[in-house]
Amino acid sequence: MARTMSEDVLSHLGLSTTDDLVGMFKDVKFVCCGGSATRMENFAKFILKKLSSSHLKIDLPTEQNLRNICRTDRYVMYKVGPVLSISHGMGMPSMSIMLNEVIKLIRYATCTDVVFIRIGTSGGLGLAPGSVVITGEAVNYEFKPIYQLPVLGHMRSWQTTLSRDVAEAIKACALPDDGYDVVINKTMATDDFYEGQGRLDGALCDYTEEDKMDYLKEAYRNGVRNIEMESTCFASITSRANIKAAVVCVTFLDRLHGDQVTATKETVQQWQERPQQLVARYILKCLEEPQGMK
Ligand code: R2B
Ligand code: URA
Repeated sequence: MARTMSEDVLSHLGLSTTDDLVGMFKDVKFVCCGGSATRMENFAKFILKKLSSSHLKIDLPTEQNLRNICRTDRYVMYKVGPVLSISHGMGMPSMSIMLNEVIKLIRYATCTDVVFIRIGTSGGLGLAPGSVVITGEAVNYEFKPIYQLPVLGHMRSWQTTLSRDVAEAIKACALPDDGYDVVINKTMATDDFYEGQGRLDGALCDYTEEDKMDYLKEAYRNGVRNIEMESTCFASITSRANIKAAVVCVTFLDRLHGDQVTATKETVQQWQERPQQLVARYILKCLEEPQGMK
């Protein structure tokens, strides 16, 4: 951290160093994040059920006591024993603010060996909708593994390193009967959902279907299998902070066949649970066999 302060306000979380951060968070080992507040509340309830029905002796809240710890309406954050479930909103600015504050939070709380996992949604490339992509490498719009941000008037670039071990360990949690594919491949992160992802169905568009297909096919040839809006930022910030991290996203459609998510609400709901299932199994395995995992 660049400065010393008598009080540090984590303003978007609504927490500060005047709170008992050590008492509240010291046992955190997994920070799981996803774009939507409701999805992360559901993940907190889901992991609570899984941890409650395990043999592990962990101090857990009851479902009635499970509360949003954020004191602003920017993000939601739930703590379930060693797991923090937090929303990050859409896009890299929102992700970056959450990560800066949560990384400070776990440092103030003196947490050790924390793994960060983004549990997200995405558009697939050449995969059956509902497939899960674990990010092997997070790339930008030129298919390069970098995250860029202008700082003090200069464009800065950082590598987007993720933990291959964590990715493989999560993939190993897929079961033959799950009924969906899980692959480790490249994920492209963009700064927009519409033109930034080559869609034709935004309010604005000044290219053709052919231009779009040329770009998406080039992305596919470069190994990209899904497109979302946060992975390069997430990978670069966590790796600069020496935190092991992984990105696990379900795909809502195959972008080689269209732009709109036409699956029903119920189907989308079921698909969204797939990364949660895999990550919950991974967390349970880590807690049950700590020497073999992470
Ligand atoms: C996936 O879904 C959101 C856009 O719909 C965005 O946050 C992302 O990465
Ligand atoms: N999220 C994205 O960023 N893109 C998609 O196509 C679907 C979900």
